[in-house]
Amino acid sequence: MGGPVFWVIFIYSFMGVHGVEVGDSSHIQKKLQSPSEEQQPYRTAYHFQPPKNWMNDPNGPMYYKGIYHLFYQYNPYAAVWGNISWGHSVSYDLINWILLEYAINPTDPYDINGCWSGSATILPGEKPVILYTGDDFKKHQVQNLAVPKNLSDPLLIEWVKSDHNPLMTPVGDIDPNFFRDPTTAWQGPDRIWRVVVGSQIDGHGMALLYRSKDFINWTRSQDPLHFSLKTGMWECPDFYPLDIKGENGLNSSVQGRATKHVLKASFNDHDYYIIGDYEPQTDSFEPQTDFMDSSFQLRYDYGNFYASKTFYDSSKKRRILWGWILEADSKTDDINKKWSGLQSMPRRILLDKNGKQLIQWPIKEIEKQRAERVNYQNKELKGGSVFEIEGVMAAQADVEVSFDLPNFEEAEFMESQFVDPQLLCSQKNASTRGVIGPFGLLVLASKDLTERTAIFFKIFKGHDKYVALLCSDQSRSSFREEINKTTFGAFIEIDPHRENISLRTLIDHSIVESFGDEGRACITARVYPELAIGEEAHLYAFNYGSQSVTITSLSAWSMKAAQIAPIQKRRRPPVT
Ligand code: DQQ
Repeated sequence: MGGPVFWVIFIYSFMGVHGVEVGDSSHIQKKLQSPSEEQQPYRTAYHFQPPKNWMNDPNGPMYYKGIYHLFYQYNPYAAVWGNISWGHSVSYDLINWILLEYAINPTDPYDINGCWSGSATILPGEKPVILYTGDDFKKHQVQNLAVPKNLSDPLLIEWVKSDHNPLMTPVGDIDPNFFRDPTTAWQGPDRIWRVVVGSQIDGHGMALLYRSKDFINWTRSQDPLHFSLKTGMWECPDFYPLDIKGENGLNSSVQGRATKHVLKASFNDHDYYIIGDYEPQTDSFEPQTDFMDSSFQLRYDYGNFYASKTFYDSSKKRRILWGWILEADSKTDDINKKWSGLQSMPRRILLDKNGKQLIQWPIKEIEKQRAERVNYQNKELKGGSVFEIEGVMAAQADVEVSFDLPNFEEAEFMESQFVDPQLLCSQKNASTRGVIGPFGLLVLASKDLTERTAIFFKIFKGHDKYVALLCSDQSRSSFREEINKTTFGAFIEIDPHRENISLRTLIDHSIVESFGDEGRACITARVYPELAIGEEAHLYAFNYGSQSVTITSLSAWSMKAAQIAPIQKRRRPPVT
């Protein structure tokens, strides 16, 4: 798949990325570090994105021999979905990336209409393989295998497709239009491999289970791993164990009493997950609560985030999540700006102590990008107040803030426990006065606050519990009418004696990625301001509740740009 081009890998250029500080933190040459603001105000500086064209789902992330690999759904020719190939980039730190040649291209009858999503599995003997969906010559979805051409190439640049492809085909009751996105495989105690493929049968979303002894011959299990009568097609399923007690991530093949398993499925434009017990002897999975069963649906992110995938990072013993952040502008805008789609900040995933939900946090490595810092402590925000946080690049920043909460007795009453948090956030938006809240941050804001994205909390009391509502209000994020400015919201349960609540927001030109209550609720938004661009962007803290809240501490940092550059390539010298 590498074609006639011979790649000379300049290790020194790779080393230039590894461990080298990008830029000079004392003197940020913004014009050099940020995208050209006049032409491309919405390109990001420290989130992953290729130089141009369309990108969607993250595929086959893995850590292999000291290097992180990220593949992604990519159109090499345009800023719209089509001609889907697997883009490939590598990194030493998950922040700075080298862009490589496409790993898998739609060239064969079993994938000629597109090389769609899939996952990597590292087989015994340190042998990485990829299972991916091919849209075949009949436009039927089938599952294929690709392996590295040369295992001694640390960058795994060239991949070869298996002669046995396709390995799994849509036979029997499987609809050829609904059979895609194989997970990372895991091995049971019987040494047999299992993999799950997303599907929809008779209108019901499901995770079809396949087993194999040799990774080539796969047999469909009579029963799916799981299904739902309440959802349609499951795209990009993911299935993995988490340690009940410790903070370490686990390899996908680890099973046992001290683990809980997470099943994620992408449907209705969101990534939903359920947590439960997996029994490898029978391949049964018993979730604690099921998809769409309760009023409180668990999602990785309550904003713009889809088709995600996790992997186990064996070097740091952690599980990391990547998700596709879509555009919220029009197709014409994408064509004009010549690109579409971003990847979220890689997030570390942990099981909350209560075992009922996940906690996500940006990987530690991102802190290396922090430059100038401003810091506030014990600052009271009286009801109706706004104050500007100056001294950082507000369009390219990382903000961590913790609020001391007043007594909850005054909290507003929430009528029903079945309220949709997103609806509540758009009804009671950032401009609507409340009691405890809205308080939080106004980001990518114009000086006069006519343009701003508000990320805020509001505290409510229900019949028998208190909740913090976390909102990301994009309604005034841009003057441009054609932008989708949907407001997003999530509930976080809090106990009545809770004294503080935290918010972390990564601001990156057109991404606002927020982590509420130490990562218990995450909301990602895309925004396209017209005034609050580059140096004209401002950052504020605010409180429009009638009760005062106190900022116990607030730190904001300007963020250095990541290096995302193509590998240097040379043609093979002519033979003389
Ligand atoms: N994207 C891929 C599919 C997947 C969808 C095609 C989810 O494999 O189901 O680009 O965004």
